Amino acid sequence: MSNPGADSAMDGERKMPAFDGREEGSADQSEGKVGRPQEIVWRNVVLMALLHASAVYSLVLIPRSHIFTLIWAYLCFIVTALGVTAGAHRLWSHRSYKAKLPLRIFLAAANSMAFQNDIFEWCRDHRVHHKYSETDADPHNATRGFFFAHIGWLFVRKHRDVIEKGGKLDFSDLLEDSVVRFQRKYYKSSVVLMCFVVPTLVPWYFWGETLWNSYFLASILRYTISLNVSWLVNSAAHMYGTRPYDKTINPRQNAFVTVGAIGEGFHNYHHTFPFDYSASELGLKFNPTTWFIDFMYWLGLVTERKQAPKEMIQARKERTGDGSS
Ligand code: ST9
Ligand code: ZN
Ligand code: ZN
Repeated sequence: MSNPGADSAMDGERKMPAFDGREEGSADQSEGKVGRPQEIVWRNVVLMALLHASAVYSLVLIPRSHIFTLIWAYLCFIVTALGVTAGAHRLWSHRSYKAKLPLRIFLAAANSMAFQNDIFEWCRDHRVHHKYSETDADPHNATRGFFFAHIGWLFVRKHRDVIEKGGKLDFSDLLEDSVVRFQRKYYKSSVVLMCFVVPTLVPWYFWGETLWNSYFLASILRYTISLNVSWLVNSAAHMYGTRPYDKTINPRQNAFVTVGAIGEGFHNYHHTFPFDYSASELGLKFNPTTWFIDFMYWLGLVTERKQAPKEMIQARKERTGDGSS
C-alpha cells in the first residue's frame, strides 16, 4: 500500500487563532539571534545530571545482579523504544499507518515507560522539527551544535520561533485520539507506574532480585540509555553519515544510530519521505520497528501502512542524492 506525499498530518496550517494570545508575526526580531533570553532551566540540568550519575553507578550493579534482571531490563528497553518509534513517531507524529485500539493502548503504555514527554507534546515538537528542520523553529536545531541537539535543548527555554511557528500547525488530530488524551491526562501517574514501578517490581517479585538492583538496572539505566539513543537521532543522525536521498538537507543515514534506535537511523530517507511507515527503504534493512509493525499487521492490529513507491525513491535519489547507496 502506498500513499506518496500524503503527510497532511504534518503540514496542516492551524485555523485557530495563535495560541497563548500571541499575534501572528509579533516576534520581536530585535531580541537577537535567539529571540528569547537563553534562560537555563536549572531544574532540568540538575535532574539530568543526577539521572546520568545514577546510570553510571548502575553499571557496578551489573555483575551483582540476576541474569534474568538484565534480560528484563533489555526487554523494558525494547518496549520503551517501541513506544517511541512505532508509537509517538511513526504512528502519531507521521500517521504512517493506522493502529487498532488494543495496539494504541499498548503503544501509549510503552510510551509512558519511555518518559519522553506525553505523546501530544512529543509529536508537537517532532512535527515542528520536520517542518522547520535546522532553523530556529526546530526545537533541537542541529545547527546549534551536537550538545544542543542532543540534550542541551532540554536545558533552556524554547526559541520563540518554535512556539510561534509551531502554534500555527494543526495538532487537533492528536487530541481526537482518546488514547492520546487519556495518556496526557494521566501522564504523571502512568510514568510512575510504567517507567519506575513495573520495571522495578517484576524482578523482585518473580525471581527475588533486590529492589535496589532492579530499580537501578531496569528503571534508571534502561531509561538513561533509551533517552541517549533517542537523542542521538537528533544529534548524530543530523550530522554524521551519508545522504543518498537528499544531499541538500542535514539528516543522514547513520548505521550506529539505526542499531541502537531499533531502525530509526535512516534519517536522510526519513526526512525525505516522512510518511513512509518503515522510515527506510524496504528490503534487507535492519529495522526492528518495521518488523514489529509488520507483525501487528499480520495480527490484524495494523492497517494502511504507507510506503514510498520504488520509482519515486529512485527518481529522488538521482535528482538530489549524494551518490551513495
Ligand atoms: C525527551 C524528548 O527526551 C526526546 C525527544 C527525542 C526525539 C527523537 C526524534 C527522533 C525520531 C525517531 C525516534 C527514535 C527513538 C529511538 C528510541 C530508542 C530507545 N509547537 O515546552 P514548554 C508552547 S523528554 C507549538 O514548557 P519552555 C505550548 O503552548 C525528557 N507550541 O516551553 C506550551 O504549553 P503547553 C524528559 C509549542 O517554557 C508552551 O509553549 N522531559 C511547542 O520554553 C510552553 O512549552 C524533560 O526533560 C511546539 N513545538 O520550556 C522535560 N512547544 O505544553 C523537558 C511549546 O501547556 N522539557 N509550545 O501546551 C521542559 O522542561 C521544557 O519543555 C523546556 C522548554 C524547559 C525544554
Ligand atoms: Zn519523524
Ligand atoms: Zn530529524
